[in-house]
Amino acid sequence: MPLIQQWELRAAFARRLSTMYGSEVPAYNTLVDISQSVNDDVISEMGSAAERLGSSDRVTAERHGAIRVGTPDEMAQVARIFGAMGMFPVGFYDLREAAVSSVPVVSTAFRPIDSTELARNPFRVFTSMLVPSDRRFFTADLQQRLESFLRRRSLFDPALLVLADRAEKYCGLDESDAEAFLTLATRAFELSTEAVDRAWYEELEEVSSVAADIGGVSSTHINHLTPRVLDIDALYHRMQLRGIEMIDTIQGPPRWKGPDLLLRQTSFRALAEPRVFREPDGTVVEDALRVRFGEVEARGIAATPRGREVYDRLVGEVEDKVRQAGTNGAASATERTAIAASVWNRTVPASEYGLALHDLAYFTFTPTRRVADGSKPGGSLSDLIEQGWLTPEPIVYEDFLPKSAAGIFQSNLTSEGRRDLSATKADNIDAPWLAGALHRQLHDPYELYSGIRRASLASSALQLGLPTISELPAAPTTGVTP
Ligand code: OOG
Ligand code: NI
Repeated sequence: MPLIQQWELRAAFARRLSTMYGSEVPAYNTLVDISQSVNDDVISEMGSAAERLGSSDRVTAERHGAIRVGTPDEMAQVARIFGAMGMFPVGFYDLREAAVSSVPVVSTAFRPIDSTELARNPFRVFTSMLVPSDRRFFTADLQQRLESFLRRRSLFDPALLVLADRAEKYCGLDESDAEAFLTLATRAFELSTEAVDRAWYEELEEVSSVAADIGGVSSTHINHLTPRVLDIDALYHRMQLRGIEMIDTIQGPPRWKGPDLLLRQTSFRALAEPRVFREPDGTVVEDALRVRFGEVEARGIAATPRGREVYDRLVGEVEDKVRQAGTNGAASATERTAIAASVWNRTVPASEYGLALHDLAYFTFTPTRRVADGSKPGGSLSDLIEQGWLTPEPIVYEDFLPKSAAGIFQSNLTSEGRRDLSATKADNIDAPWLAGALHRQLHDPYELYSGIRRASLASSALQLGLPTISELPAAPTTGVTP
C-alpha cells in the first residue's frame, strides 16, 4: 500500500478541521469566503507581486488553528499527534504576562520547520496550556480540585496516539491507518455535546474564561481556525459591511508604506453557541456559551531580533502617542491607525532592500550581478546587497506575537476575570521547562529563520566564488537603531 506522507496528513487534517469547524461555526465559512474574494481581488490587481510572500495555492490553503489543553501530559500527547504530521513545537509564549485580563496559560505553536515542508503546507496550531499552580490566578484549593479534574479526563483516544507514533516513526501511514488517524484526530477537536457542570464552570469562569473553557469541560475543541488574507484592511471593511461585529482593531503592525512585516490579525466577536448544562439541582438545560470566534490574518516578512526590537519599541511609542492624542481616554481607532502609520513611515525602511540592508527582516538571497567589469564581490552582507551582488527574497513569518495573542484572547473574554496582583510569578515555567514537558526539542523561531538564511548565503557564496558570507551586519547600521 502506498505511504501517505506526513505533509499529506497535515494538509488533509487542516482540510477536515476546516470542514468540521465550518459546520460548527457557520460564520467561519463566511470569513473564509470573504478572505478568498479579497485574495482573488489582490491577485488580479497585483499579479505575481501578490505572490511575493507565498504562492496563491499556499495562501488559499493556509490556516492556523488554536487549541487549549490543561496539563503537561495533555500537551505531550498533542505533540505526538502533531509530530505525526511533521509539525514541531516552536517558540514559547507566556500569556500570563502579556495579557491585561486573566489568561493563565503558556503556549507554543506546532508547525512545519523547513522550507520544503512549509511550501507544501504551512498548517500551524497555536497551543496553550493551563497553569493551575500559578497563585496569581488559582488558590491552593482550586488548584488541587482543578488538577484532579484534569487528571480524570482523557482527551485523546489511545488508538489515535498509537497511530500518531506510527506515523512519526515511519514518516507516514498506509491508507487505512491514515484514514483512521485523520478521523480520530478530527473528532478529538469537535465541540462536545456532553453536559457542562454549571457550578464548576462558573467557579472557574470567575478566575478566567479561558480557565473555564479549558478546565470546565472534559474534552477539548478547536477554538478558532484562521485563514490568511492578502489585504486585511479590505477584509475588515467587508466583514463590517456584512454586519459582522469585529473587534476594534487590527493587531500587530499598522498598514504603512512598506511591505507587510510579521503578522497582522483581527477577529469577529465570539458568537453564542448552544451548550448543554447540568444545574446544581441535577437538571439538564440548554444554554449558550461565547468562547469561539473567527480570526483572520495577514502574514508578512519575518523580523530579525533587531527588527523585532524595533517593532516592540514602536508598539510602545505608538501607545504613548495614542494616549497623548486621546482627549478623554484613548484616541479613536482611526486616529490610532494614522498615528501608527506615521510612526512606522518615519522610522522603518520601507522596502525589502532597506529591511535587508539594515538586518531588520529575514531574507534568502539570489546572486544577481555578473562579474563583467572586472569588479569582485566582497565585504559584508550589506555591501553585497548594496552593490547588487545579492537580491533579497523575503522569508514569511510563520509564528505568532505574544501581544497580539493576548489581545486576541482578551477581546473575546466575557469578563476580565480575577487576578491576585499581590502575588508574583513564582514558577520556572519557561521555554526549557516546556521542552521537558513535551519530551521534545522546543525550537527557537529565530534559529529556524536564520538557518534558512544561512543555507541560502552558503549557496550564494559558492556561486559568487566567496569562501563564506556572514549573515551578521559588518557594522552597526545607521539610521535605524533599536
Ligand atoms: C489563542 C489566541 C492566540 C493568535 O493567533 O495569536 C492566537 C486562543 O485563543 O486560544 O490564536
Ligand atoms: Ni489565532
